[in-house]
Amino acid sequence: MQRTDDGQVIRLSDYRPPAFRIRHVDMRFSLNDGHTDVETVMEMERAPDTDAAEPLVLDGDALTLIALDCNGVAIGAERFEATPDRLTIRDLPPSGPFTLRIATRLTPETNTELMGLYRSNGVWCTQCEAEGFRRITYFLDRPDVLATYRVRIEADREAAPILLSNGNPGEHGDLDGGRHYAVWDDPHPKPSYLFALVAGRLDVLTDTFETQSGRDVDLAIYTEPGLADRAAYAMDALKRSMVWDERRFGREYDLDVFNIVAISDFNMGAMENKGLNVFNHKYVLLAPDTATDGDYAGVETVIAHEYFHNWTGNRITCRDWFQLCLKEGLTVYRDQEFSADERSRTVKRIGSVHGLKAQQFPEDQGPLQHPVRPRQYREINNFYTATVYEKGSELVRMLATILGEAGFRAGMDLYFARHDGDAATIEDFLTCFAEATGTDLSQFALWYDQAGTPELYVTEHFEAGRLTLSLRQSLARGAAGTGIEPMHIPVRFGLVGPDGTDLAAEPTAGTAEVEGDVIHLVTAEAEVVFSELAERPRVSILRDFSAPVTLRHEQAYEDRLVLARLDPNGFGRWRALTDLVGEALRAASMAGAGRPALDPRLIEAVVACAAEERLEPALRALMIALPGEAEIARLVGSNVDPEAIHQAREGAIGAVATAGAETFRRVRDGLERSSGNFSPDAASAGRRALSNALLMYLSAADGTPALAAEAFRAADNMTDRMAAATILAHRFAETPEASEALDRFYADYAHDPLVLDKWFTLRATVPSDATLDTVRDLAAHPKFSMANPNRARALIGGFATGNPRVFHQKDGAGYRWTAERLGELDRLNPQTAARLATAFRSWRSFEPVRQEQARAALSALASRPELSRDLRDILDRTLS
Ligand code: 0A1
Ligand code: ZN
Repeated sequence: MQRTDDGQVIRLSDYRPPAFRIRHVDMRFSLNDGHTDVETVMEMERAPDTDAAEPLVLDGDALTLIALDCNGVAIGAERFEATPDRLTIRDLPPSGPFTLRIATRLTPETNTELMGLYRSNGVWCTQCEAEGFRRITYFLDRPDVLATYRVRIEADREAAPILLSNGNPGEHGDLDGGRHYAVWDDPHPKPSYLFALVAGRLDVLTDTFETQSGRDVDLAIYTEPGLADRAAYAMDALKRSMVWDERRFGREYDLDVFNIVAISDFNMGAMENKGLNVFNHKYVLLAPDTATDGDYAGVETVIAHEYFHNWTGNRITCRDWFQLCLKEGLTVYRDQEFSADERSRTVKRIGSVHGLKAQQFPEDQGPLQHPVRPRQYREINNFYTATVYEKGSELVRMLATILGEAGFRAGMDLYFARHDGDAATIEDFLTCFAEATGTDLSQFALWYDQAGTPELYVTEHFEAGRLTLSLRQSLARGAAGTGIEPMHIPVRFGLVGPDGTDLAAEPTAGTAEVEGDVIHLVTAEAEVVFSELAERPRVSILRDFSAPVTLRHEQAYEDRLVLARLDPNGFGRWRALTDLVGEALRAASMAGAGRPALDPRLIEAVVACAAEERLEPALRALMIALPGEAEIARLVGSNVDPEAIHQAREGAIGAVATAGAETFRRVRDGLERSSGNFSPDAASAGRRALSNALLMYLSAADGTPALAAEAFRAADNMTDRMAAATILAHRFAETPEASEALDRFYADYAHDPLVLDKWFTLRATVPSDATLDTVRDLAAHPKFSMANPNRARALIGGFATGNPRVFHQKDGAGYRWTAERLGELDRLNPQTAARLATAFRSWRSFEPVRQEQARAALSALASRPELSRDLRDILDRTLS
């Protein structure tokens, strides 16, 4: 049974330190088919300066208490009160240490929420962040209670030959009746959300790593039987992450073992439990035949992210859940930097900015808006958001831009030295940078508390060799109702000369401070002046997206076309070109059907990029990709008509395809000649990305499925197979070639859950009228299961976020189908249902008929009496 909503709001301003401490936890798990017995012994004491009469109130969630004693003596019924979600104990010793023993009995087999202890394909596993530990035992389940743990697991040897928990392995051995046990010791004090246990029949891939100080660490990745060889790339990524964190941040690993387990039923991407990371198997298992280049990059990122949490999250954790961005924003920044160093910095940055604009900007500009550090929540699970993660990372990046590389590193070093072992706050974090560099960061701190995307207006004036840049910032108050004070916006820029190189011009006057290539905008308005310029330069502004703002640059169309061709900053080029294309598509969508979407010069610029040898292929692929329909909808902003957007974008694809056909064919042929055996490295992936982007245009120009059908047949890796199948399914939906490919795909991969997810999504995203019937059928397909989050996301999420044309169909049928499925899913897995419900977050930006349809579908769902707290919270905020 999921928790229903009690309307309770948790506020940052109500934070109080815990009244009791837990120093050490000794747990014994007895795993059996059908039930699990847990005994937890806690070494506790009252916190100093607390009232000696204060009762101990422990958190629980759906728990059954079996036994309770203090210092070895049973606690009488008059001294405690146990409900499924709370255990209150009175008259505990007024001072000094005491030991509390609690026994609970769980049924992981019926745990469909996948929080606490559950079973996935027979494997026992746990997920405790944020508040899952309280589903295992009564506890002070809050991140500022840190304890060392010893865990003893006992199970049937056949059912669970592998027994894992946090920390280092201890004693293990056989028991009577075919059972065995293992003990794990975690010497590093940790909050309960980092607890983990895994037990089952698992295969393993092992390796070793020698740290910079010469310690050996045993590495292991556990998978379901027969799949361990698919963990090889993940293992490689893990070792590269370990080396990188030593070199870049001086951070060394701190246990004798590092274990990763790949699980098929998992609510999120992965979890950084101390010494025992638990992963959604999607972010571990790869083979050329089953995984795309995007999957390889995703595994590398997530492996790195979870590993980096060992220092930013585990050694230094969060005082409370309002500080979630302390670990998440910082760790995303670290994983993005890792990928930038391992792959192409420009391509990585474009990908991150693209993701930020697609996910975080709509969140920040809609009803689910919240500051990077929220001030209140009803359900913390709903705050694992793009704002906390991605915008949180942008704030750390701005800090690095403002303080420079050496200053940023000095601040990080101080943070690690001062707060190791702490449950810290954003204030603690910023103080380290302020002290290490002698910088006042009080204005910068506003970024954590003020929600919304600031607008940055830039105008230029050139006269007699003098260029004046005028900058202005403004922030509108949105749904979160937070402050709108001017913030510190670092604006990276370049003045591009006629030959495509940056001028070395120093500012000669102005009201904003300029350091190197960064303008520090700290007031509502400011100016920067450059003098004695031989000719008017093109201004390349907000390079590398140096701040998460919406740029409103009044710049001549001609200048922008020039920058799209020769800005020496790769990010600047990409932005110049894709902004021009985006604006043209926005205008075409708003003008309605029948208008040409793109200026021929713009088309020419796009085509030219495809053939530009000095650009890496991955960057060329990004330059020639038109903005997606959701992105265009965001640019349109209000009164959105998804059908008009679809038509405008299709028109533009046709125009680029026709104009570029010859060039595209030539470039693609050249690429094919240089490709050989499959390798997942970034350069090879970039060539495949370009080749497949070109295949899409060539198919559009040709108007027949022949090219894609041939590519599908010839594909020797999943990236090419998926690209060809997508072209067939999306662009040639009614042809025999398309059905053949989809049938073949299913026949070849029906046994492979991760590939089958792709098939479900592919079918759900076909932008044709028949797709609503298809998704109805797919929801009844024998291979569909609501209980598996990846499968539910593949179908429902694929449809609601990957098929704008049909999800937003004018008669509201797409909305109704989605809302009904969310109601079903909520009964099993509230967290996943709530997350998928955010697909509705921009409903008010659509034209009135669709708005009304969306409102009706959401209201019908919201009127159900038995909704979870998770889904209720999202629906209430979305409708408010
Ligand atoms: N801390 C993990 C993400 C995560 C959060 C919540 C979860 O269950 C509710 C699971 C994982 C990370 O940042 O990777
Ligand atoms: Zn994380």
